[in-house]
Amino acid sequence: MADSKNKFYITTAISYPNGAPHIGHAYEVVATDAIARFKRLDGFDVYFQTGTDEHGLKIQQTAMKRGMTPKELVDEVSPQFKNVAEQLNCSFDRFIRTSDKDHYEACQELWRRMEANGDIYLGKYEGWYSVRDEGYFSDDEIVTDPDGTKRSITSGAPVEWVVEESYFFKLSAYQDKLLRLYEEQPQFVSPETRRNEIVSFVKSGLQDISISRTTFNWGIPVPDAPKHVMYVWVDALANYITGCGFPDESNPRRDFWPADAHIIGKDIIRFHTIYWPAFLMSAGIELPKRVFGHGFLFNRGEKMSKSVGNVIDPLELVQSYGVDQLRYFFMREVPFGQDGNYSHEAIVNRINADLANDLGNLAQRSLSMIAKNCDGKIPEKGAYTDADLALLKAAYALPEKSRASMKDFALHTVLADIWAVVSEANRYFATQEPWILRKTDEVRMQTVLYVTAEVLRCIAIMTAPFIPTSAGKLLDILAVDQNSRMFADVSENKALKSGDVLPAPQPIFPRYVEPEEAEN
Ligand code: ME8
Repeated sequence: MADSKNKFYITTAISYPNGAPHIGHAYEVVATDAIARFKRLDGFDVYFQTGTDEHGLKIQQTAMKRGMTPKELVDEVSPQFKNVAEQLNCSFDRFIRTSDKDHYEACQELWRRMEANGDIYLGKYEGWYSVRDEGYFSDDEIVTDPDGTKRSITSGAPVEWVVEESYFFKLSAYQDKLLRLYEEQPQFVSPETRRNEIVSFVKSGLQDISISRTTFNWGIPVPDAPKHVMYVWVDALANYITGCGFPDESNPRRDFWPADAHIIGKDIIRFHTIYWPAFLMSAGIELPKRVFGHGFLFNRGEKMSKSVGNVIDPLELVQSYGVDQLRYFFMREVPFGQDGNYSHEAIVNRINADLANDLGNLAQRSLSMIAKNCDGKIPEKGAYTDADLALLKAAYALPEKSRASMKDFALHTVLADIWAVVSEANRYFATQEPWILRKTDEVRMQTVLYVTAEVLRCIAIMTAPFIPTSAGKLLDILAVDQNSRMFADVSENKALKSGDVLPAPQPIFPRYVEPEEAEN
């Protein structure tokens, strides 16, 4: 058996390319990228997949409105999602599109296996259907407007009565198995609050679900029943196994399955923690280890909507603030798993306080002192004082601390712990006053500058998953070898070597200046 111990497979949800990418999409792919990079730097063999979910009625209808075919629409919009992920410096290994050929094959095989297991039957579906939600609602889930229009209570979308021949999946047969799964694998649904919601939902009873449609044709055909296309969620969820080459057992990515984590938004947690494991159990495929539902980002507390006019293009944010700045804001500002807000002021505050002042100034001040007073070389170190040892100890403890927080995907805690060391280093630098030592005790000055540079090295490695370009620059100006930038290198054994020549220091974290101030 191949060694799968060191493998780590992580995915985002796949986005609907029926409109341009928004900040919620950017948030999800950046967070997932930070986890993927973290694991790589921690020595794992990582496979990271993101992509677009291209079938379904919604896409077909948007295409019709725009006078194009569904394929033309997704071919135009899907690359915009890929571009956003690339512009945000996300290190995905595959950008999957559900219109990819191998995905058709994977979906049809998944279907055949569920059918062979006796879980698919032909029936008639009728009910209140919402095009916008691509789902049916029961009588108690809809309201009637004064003008007679019926709407879904949860989404507000209009619904219509639809009767169609449809294949059904016996979800009802999986209630006990799912409850056992949540019991035996408590982290399967994370965070905890989401798990509680799902457990009580499943306890209240599961009904079979309709998994094919005959009312439109933009989807993957059901095997041997070409009138039917698969319900878009069967198709969409299967993307995760397509990525591992399913059903080809000899595919080089085969061993990445089961996935370690599906990172998704809280609105689609039921699909991922009820439907998905039930489909997989039915088909005899191993289950993913974990589904993590993150919160939503709001614009000053308001939901994004085209009518309010507050839908923000992530590329504009990148333009205004910078890639690493935006990534840092996303990961530091909102406890991962909870909802959060963004605003210009909040982003600027993070950039200027945490990046420019705390980390940027420390690097700039210490490294320019080294350039001037130590001949541009890593300083010599004399005997360590308690203060030196305490700071170094805190820096070397970061990998272990971060790993512990990462077990719960607490990205904000990882950053808070790193920044606690940044603050400690700032206090150390201010208390040790190397600019005074320069005149009174040069040996001690060198030691203080050495310790500061060594702590900066550790901080740079630890921040690399979050702000990869800036962390890389900081490591460059510390002359750290490209092959010594892993978490395992955050240790005394790999400490900077006195006498190594440093390149000229450059500022890495510019302050954000309002455009009107910059003009004056
Ligand atoms: O749901 N803040 O696609 P999608 C944070 N195709 N995350 C947000 C958000 C916000 N304001 N708005 C949306 C779909 N998201 C399906 C998924 S997976 C097999 C199929 C998140 O384009 C949302 O929760 O509507 C989801 O995880 C992702 O963005 C894509 O949403």
